[in-house]
Amino acid sequence: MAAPSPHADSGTPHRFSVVVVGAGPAGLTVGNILRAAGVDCLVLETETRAFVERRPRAGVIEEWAVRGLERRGLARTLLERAQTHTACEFRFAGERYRFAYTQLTGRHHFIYPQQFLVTDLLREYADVRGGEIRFGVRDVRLHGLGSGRPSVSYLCPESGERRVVAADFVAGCDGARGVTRASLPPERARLARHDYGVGWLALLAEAPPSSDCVVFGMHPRGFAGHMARSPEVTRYYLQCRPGEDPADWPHERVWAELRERLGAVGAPPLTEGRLIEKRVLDMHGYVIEPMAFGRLFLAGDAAHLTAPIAAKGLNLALYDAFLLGDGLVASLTRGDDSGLSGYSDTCLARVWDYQEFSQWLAEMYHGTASGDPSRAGAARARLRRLFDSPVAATDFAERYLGVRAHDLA
Ligand code: RFL
Repeated sequence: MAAPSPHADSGTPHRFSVVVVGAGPAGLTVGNILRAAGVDCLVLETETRAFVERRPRAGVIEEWAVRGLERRGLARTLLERAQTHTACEFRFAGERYRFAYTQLTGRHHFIYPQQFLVTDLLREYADVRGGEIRFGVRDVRLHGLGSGRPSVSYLCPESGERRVVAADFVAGCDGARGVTRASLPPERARLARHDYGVGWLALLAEAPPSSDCVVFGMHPRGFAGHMARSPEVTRYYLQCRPGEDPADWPHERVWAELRERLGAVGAPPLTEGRLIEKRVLDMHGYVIEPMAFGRLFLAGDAAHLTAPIAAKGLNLALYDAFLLGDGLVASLTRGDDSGLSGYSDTCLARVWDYQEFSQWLAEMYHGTASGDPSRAGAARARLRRLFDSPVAATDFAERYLGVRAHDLA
């Protein structure tokens, strides 16, 4: 398969086997899989390289996802630098409940900031595997998706001119705010949306973690979460009202509230630090069905958003990307379309599993502060069962770790 000349952007239409829209974890993983098989592709990204390499988001990666990256030669740095977690801790009514999920499943979580993973994937794609990528593109549009001869156009950041790129396939990996999802004809795509009715104040603190594991605090004042990111940076969450202004949460208020909601007998004190990110997330999720139309295949947050309740979004993005990358390679190099034809259904089974788990977990987190004694009682019962019933504990551990995805990745 002949690749066009590097950095060709002269205004004449170009052709690539695959155009990938979006250089997040999903798009870069697809791009890397294609390049490893010698398939020519172009990645289009609205932001700069420096921006995507520094954008902090996720950090909890499931073991099957790391093994999937490893099998594709994409986990070397991650395996050198990531921490592993074997347990999480619930705090409720001033008590601590440690849940050792690795004892139950033999599997663990990897802790590796998303921006480090994006940096690794980008380096491998652009600098090692010679993949084409254009940063800073504007006004990306998709054309002819149903025709069998799709193309993607965008405004060139240097000249402001519209460039047109023909492709055999388009991978829509442009996240929750992208444009590719809107190219699905409304009569062919169904949007399922779930609103949790709460906000989360998402915080990044320049402070070492205050526990060796993820901590979930269920408190009458609202949920609070603690998640390590690196030895220097920790993510915290505080449940708040949707749409609240982060400016109403100054440093002192944040730390007082975290201490209150995460407080428990024998718990080490929280290590405070400067808050380097503070934003309110209106907690919701959505799923687009099907995840494909004609020659367009959606992957990651472009197709489905899972609120960060169960730390699933990045993992699902990787799952989609493995299946899509492998399916595109099979189609383009061997004429085998079975992977692509089953792509949407296979991904959606996993997506709905994770959506359901997030909704289940959300009720346990938020029930206590709901003001509804019935929801609060049910939340307590959910927590109790994890420690009273080995069957419930194993089921939770498998779902928290995404264990059943392991064999498929
Ligand atoms: P991304 O990462 O949003 O990447 C999409 C890329 O597309 C670009 N883009 C466009 N490019 C070209 N043309 C356009 N029109 C474009 N529009 C956008 C964007 O600039 C971007 O570079 O989507 P992807 O690849 O699907 O990856 C999804 C993950 O980023 C997301 O699911 C996770 O971050 C969710 N998430 C978590 N997931 C986990 O598995 N574990 C976690 O611990 C976890 N923590 C989190 C999270 C998300 C969070 N936020 C910010 C919502 C914590 C937070 C606070």
